[in-house]
Order: sequence, then structure tokens, then C-alpha cells
Amino acid sequence: MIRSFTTHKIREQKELTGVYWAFTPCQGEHKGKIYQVMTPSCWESHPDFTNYRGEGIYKTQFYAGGNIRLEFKGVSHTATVYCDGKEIASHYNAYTIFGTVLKDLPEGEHTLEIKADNRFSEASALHIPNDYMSYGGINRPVVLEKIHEVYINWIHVTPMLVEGKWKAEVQVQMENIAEEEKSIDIDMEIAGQKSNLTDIKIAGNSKNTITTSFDFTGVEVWCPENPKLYTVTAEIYKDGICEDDFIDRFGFREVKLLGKDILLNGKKLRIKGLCRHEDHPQFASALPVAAMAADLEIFKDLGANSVRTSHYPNDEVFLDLCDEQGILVWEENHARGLSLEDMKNPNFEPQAEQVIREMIEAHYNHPSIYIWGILNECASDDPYGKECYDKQFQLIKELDQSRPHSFASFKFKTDICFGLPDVVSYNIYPKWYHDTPVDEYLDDLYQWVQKETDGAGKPFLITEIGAGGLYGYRNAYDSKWTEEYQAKTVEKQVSTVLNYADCSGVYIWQFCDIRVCDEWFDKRPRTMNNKGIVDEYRRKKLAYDGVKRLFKSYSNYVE
Ligand code: ADA
Repeated sequence: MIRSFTTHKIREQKELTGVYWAFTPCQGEHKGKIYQVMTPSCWESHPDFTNYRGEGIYKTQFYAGGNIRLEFKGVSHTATVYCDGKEIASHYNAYTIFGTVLKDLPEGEHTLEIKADNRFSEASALHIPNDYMSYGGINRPVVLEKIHEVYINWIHVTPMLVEGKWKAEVQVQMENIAEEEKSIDIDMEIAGQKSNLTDIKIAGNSKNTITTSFDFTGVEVWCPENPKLYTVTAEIYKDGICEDDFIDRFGFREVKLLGKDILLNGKKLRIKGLCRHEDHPQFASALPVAAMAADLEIFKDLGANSVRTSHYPNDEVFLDLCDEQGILVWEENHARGLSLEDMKNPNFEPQAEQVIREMIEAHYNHPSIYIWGILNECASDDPYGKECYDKQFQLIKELDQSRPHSFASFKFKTDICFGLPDVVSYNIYPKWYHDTPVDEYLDDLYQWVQKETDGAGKPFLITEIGAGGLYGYRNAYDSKWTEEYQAKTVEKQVSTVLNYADCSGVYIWQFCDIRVCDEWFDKRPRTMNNKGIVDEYRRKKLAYDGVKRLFKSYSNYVE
């Protein structure tokens, strides 16, 4: 599924889902053997490739002609794309969208090949052996479109409340793939308001972004309790004929910071969240929309109001569902636990910054996203690391001034970056990785931030706290890894954080058990990260009811 709503009524689109692809591994014992598969899917979901780390080629046919655009929602983790044997695109990172245009394609059958590579190497600074699985395959949909010479790349809507009245700034980026300059008209409609711009010029082979402002009366705000969504449409006309259109959704909501509070529509937010990986024993990281929706039903049953997309940009369909269900999102670029050495890989900065650009360009309009995160638990205790954090925060502010930003630190009292983010966030594991009492540990850390760092006075979030629990494991003394120990510990951790007046909320680590890379076997029973409140099949552990009771006993806002 491309999106949970129609994004085009004029532009012809065909999702290459539900068609057979021929899959061939390029290495390993099955090298050269041809398999019939459907996408989106990861090769680890096939019995012959449950642990295959290498390259694989997916091949299918399509019928088209004229100006064709191909969009790849996710290929894991490095893609090289060929049409009729000729390379037409390449991309690094499993979690962000890329596309390419084929001009004047001859009408007829064509062959599309996507080579996916999930190997680890110096060329991959972000996908590294880690405490989650870097799968291989086409993890999100491939979309085939027919376009005219001028088409719309994206629409960005920035709602703002000015003296009690809602306004919105609307940016439309168009692309002209012809050699010569083009002149077009644009009709826009947004939440019932219309506008028409004429004789917009776009130079040959270039992009042009136009900006228009609108005023609104009588609109409903988007909030967890009433996730009201509105539609924005732009249509391109040439000589009176509509040649392209783009439809997106947005919400009237405002995120501001006031002292130590995060304000959603002027009210002090209390985050009751869980960290979620895109991971499933059947689907790997290529979860179908029904599985995503089922996960969100569990979030709602728990009384959670937020999800942290640990540790990468999520599938935009999942974000659509969060918009519709009123689940707030902390979305972050792709990084987990990169050391100073990892950050000094020459590929790190360009690859990390590319993810930020692609994430914000594609996800800008989602009202559920209230904050952008970066670089989870990277080298924020080092001057070089700090320079990287600083550059990435500056890039976020260039691309989006409407949301705060943050990063999740695990550097305890050695972090030197808290002057950079809008919100100070920590991952802590008292009573799991160390037996310190939770309240003592939390208060000691918060007071250190206030007294010793430039993070003083900023909103403060706990972005990870939790404990391991093996589904079905019991013993006579409730040791670590029993469900009893996890339930008792998580209840104590979550209640302590939610009771801490100076903290804006909590994300439990984590929603469900997930597969991790083999290299993590020695630290992870079952080669899984077992800190889920539900296991990988989404079966409740003992901790579930305690979390539900706690989350339901706190409102979404601090009175
Ligand atoms: C870190 C990390 C998570 C996970 C967690 C754990 O906080 O951000 O991805 O690895 O630790 O389970 O220890």
C-alpha cells in the first residue's frame, strides 16, 4: 500500500505490489537460483535466506511508454536499479524514499531490476552490525508513474496560529524535465480555500518551489483526542489541460516549547510512549499495513499516546496511521550507538545528512510527528561528535522550523552536547544494566543536567527505559529475564518517570521483541532484543497490564 489515502487523481500510478518478481542471490549456496517472490518483502522471510547477508537481484517486467517516474519507498539497504539492463538509479539506506525519471521511454514491455545489498562494509556507515537486524530486500513498495514534462515533487504545509487565527504557508516544488523553459498555471485547494497562480516559469531541467499563504476560520485542531486531518491539492495546468496533481494531508496543530514544557496546541504535553522497531518474525522489516495497524491498536489499548521510530525513519503508511489514530511520533534519522570511530567513517556525515533531508522532505506534513530526533546514543561525549550533532541540528532547522529537535543520549554525566538540542533526552536502565534505585538515578541525572550543562531549563524526556523479559520464562526467584522481574521493574521505572514533575514523559524500551544481528548474539538471548512489552508475535508479557494501568491513569497533558 502506497499511502492510506489517494495521492493522485490525474497522475497515473501503478504500485508494483502483487506482481511476481524473479529473485536471484548473487552469493551463497543458492547463487544464481531463481525464486518467484512478491514485494514488499525481505529475503530473510524465505526459508533459504533467513540469514543471508549479500546481494540479491529482483527482476520484473512492466508495460509503459513516454515520461516514466519510478519511486522506491525502501530498498534494504543499498540499491542499484536497472531498466532494460541500463543503470538508472542507486541509493543507500533502507528507510528513505528515492526516485528516478525515464524520459521518452519507448512504448512496450520493459525489464526492471533492483539489486539490493545488505552487507556491512566501510561503504555503509549507518547500517552496521547492531542491536537490531539490517534485513535485505525490497522492504517498502515500488511505484510506477506516468508524468508530463512538469510534475509536482512535493507539497509542504506549515500551519501556524497567529493571534488566535490559523494560517498556513504552502510550498509546492515542481520539476521540469524538458530542456526548454516551461510556463504553467497552478490551482490549489487547502481545507476548503482555493488559489490560482498563473504563468509560473520553470527553467529547463530544473526545480522551482512556489510559496502561497492562506488564512482559515472555523478549522478543527489536530490532537491525540481529535486527530482531525485536512487535504491539500495542487494541480498543474498547461494550455488549460490538467497535466499533473498532488494530494497530501496535514493537520492544524502547533508544537512549541515553553521553559521545560513541550506544548501541543498550547497545552503541556505528557508523553506516554514506546520505542518501536519495524520488525516482525513473518515480515522482517516489510510489515504490511494490516500488521502496522495491529501494532497501533496495541499502542491504543495500552493508553500510549506516542511512538518513537527507533532508530530510523518509518514507512510513510505507518505515519499515515499515526496521523489518523492521533499517536504522536518522535521520528529520527538512522543511527544507533555509532562510536566516535564509526562517526569518523568518511561516509557517515553525508549518509546521515542525506537521511535527514529525505526524511523531512517526505514526512514534513505528518501532524503526528512533533519532534525530529538524530543520532541515538552516538559519540555525544566527544568534541568531534559534537560537531556532527551540531551540523545535523542546523540542517534540521534549515529544513523545518516548525518542530523541535533532540537526540537520545546514553552518556550519563559525560555528555557535552546538551546546548544543541531543543529538548534534552536520555536513555536510562536503572534496575537492569545497573541496580541503582530508579528515583535516585533519575533525580541525580536531572539535577546534573540543570547544574552542569547547557541543557538546563530545557524540556527533559526519558527516551528509553526498560528491562528484558523472556516470554514464558518463570523461575522461583523472579531473576532477571523472567517476566515477573520485567513487569516489576518496568512498572517501577515508568511510574517514577511519570511522577517526576520536571520530566515531559517517557518512552519504554521497547514495544516488541526484535531480531538482532548475529554479531550481538553474545549479549542477547535468542539473538533477539527481549525488552518488548509484547514478544515478537505481539503476545502480551506480564509487564503489559502494569504499563496499561499506568498509562491509562495519566492524561495526555500536565494540568
Ligand atoms: C540502547 C539502544 C537501543 C537498545 C537498548 C537495549 O538504549 O538505544 O537500541 O539497544 O539500548 O536494549 O539495551
